[in-house]
Amino acid sequence: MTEVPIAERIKQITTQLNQYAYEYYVKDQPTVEDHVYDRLYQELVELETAHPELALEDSPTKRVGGIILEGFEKAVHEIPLYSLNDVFSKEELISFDQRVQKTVGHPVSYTCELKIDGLSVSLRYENGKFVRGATRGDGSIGENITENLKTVKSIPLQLREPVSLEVRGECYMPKMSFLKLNQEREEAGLDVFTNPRNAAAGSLRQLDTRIAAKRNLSTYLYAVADVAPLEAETQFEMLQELDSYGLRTNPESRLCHTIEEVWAFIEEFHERRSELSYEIDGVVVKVNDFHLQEELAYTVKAPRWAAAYKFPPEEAQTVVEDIEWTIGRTGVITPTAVMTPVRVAGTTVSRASLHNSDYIEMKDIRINDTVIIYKAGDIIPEVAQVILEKRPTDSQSYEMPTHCPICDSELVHLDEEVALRCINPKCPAQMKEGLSHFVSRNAMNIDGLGPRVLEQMYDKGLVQDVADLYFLKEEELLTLDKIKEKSANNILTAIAASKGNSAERLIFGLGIRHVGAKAAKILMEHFENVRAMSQATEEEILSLHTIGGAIANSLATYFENEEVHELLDELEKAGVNFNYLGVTTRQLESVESPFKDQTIVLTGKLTTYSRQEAKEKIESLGGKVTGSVSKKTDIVVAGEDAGSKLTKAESLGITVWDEQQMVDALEQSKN
Ligand code: 3B8
Repeated sequence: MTEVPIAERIKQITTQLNQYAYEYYVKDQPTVEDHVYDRLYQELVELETAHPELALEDSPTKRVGGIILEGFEKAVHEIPLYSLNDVFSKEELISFDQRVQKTVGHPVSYTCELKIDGLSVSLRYENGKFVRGATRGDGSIGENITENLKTVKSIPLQLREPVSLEVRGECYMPKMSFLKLNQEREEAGLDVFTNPRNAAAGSLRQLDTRIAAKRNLSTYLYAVADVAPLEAETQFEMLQELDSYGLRTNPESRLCHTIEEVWAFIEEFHERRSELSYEIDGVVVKVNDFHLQEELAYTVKAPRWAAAYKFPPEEAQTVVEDIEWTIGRTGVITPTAVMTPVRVAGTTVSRASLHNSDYIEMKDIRINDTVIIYKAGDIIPEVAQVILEKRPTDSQSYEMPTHCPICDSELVHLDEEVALRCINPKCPAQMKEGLSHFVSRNAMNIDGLGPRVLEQMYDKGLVQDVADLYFLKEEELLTLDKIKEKSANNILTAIAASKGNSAERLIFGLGIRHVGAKAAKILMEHFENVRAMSQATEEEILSLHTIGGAIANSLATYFENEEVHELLDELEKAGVNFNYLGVTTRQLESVESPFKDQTIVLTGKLTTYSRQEAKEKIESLGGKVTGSVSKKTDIVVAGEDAGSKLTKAESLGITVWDEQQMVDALEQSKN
């Protein structure tokens, strides 16, 4: 093979990675497995580290953050960002339409868009290059948050055309990312965010850009400061044009020809709101034709050609009957409001986390208070506020616990944490949570061990740590409530089966602080064996890209503990597998196969392997399998009755293999 010059190779990989990222983050249609991306990314990191002067401006490595800002500069909006006039009912919507018709003299079409509940941002591109990103601020002056926005993967650093324009849209945090972030923050004893919008805003206001980079933000774009550089003559065409430049637009937008159609759109999405992966708070209705928009113009505050229909808030009132305190796996004690059951946004709610004592104090929540509740991220019940007028006259504020309700040790605030913690490592509450985590689905995946069973096992002294599970005997299980021979056998079988799990499940199951399922997998791909990892230095762990300081530090501390090694000895003695069973980083790097770095298309009927099996095998040998034939395709494997893809491959002069050639190559490859 002839050596590709390094600059050339860097350009190749950058382009390829940006294409993958575009398919994943902008189009929501990934075309390759994560590890294919990760491997190329790693190669790019290595090349750029060796030759920093060759790194390109739009390299994906520039999105990880790392710049520490002193503060944010002002960003002047030469063309201001206006707000929208709100409408709250069908009547108000119809009046809006009538005002529009009266001004322009005839019925008009509207583009309907979901009203994303995020943060308005303005992105400036010069000759296709992203040069400035700013918050809305007061509409005339915002903050320059370019460096943070560069970490948002759906924002292209380079457009597909060399156009100069300023696009506007909404930066938001998907519901699941918001829930996960809050869960992590609660476990870590930090303040939680009230809703995804605050979480997105909080992330973009960070001076350390690495924080924003980790927050999984996304964007939808829906406007330009000035329509002059566009081909489009209508709002709907503009969305398509933005899309063609590689900018992410919301696929649900719809062109409506009457106000009745607009209303149907609103009703449809009011209904479907909870299915969406992001929060919306209404629908934006825009006069479609730019000439008519110009005719309608603006008031001091908002365009006359648009209206924001706001969904009614999904809230309910109920009474706090009690406040319960529970201890989590990391010893954080969390208060939960127990409330009279009430329906909100489609489900019955009777409990809401109050997060920590500061939260209770700040909102001044007392037992017997009437409160307004809502669902954060449309899912998690939260107390919005107390209705003070309804407070009983003799109400007393709640006493914060000073001791662990389970083991009675004194609760403490660690460092600057708002959370109270029980720091007794042997606290039964933490031990039980730890056992539950160990058997949970993404960890060792042991069926039949619900919290009740584990609690009894622990209380009877049958298991003190996770290794004890592997030494349980049938007669011991039979002493537990509601466990008969059959379920005892099922439990023992499930426990025995878990011994063969690939080791990342064990690492995740141990519940090491900051080590989630994904980090556990990355670690094991690299270290391959639990013992090997337990001996790694903090620097060695840190050298893995995507593994940060908090994880490396936490692992090093964890494995310094003598008791941890005793636990590992016990697990090993029980026959629990310590090896990673997937494809390791080393294997991926050492593969020698005709598939390595090749783009392959499978077509026609395969008989030896299923399409999926063949795909997995090729990928494990360093190839990538895509769906359609293009100039970038290296090999087309044509099974029986191959059709148009084969024809296209032939017309492009691409190498074509029959199934047997692929099977032979797979079998001869070394892995
Ligand atoms: C004009 C058009 C403000 C907005 C607009 O999803 C204007 O269009 C605006 F002055 O704020 N949150 C949207 C959203 C917001 C706006 C918009 N379109 N889809 C949103």
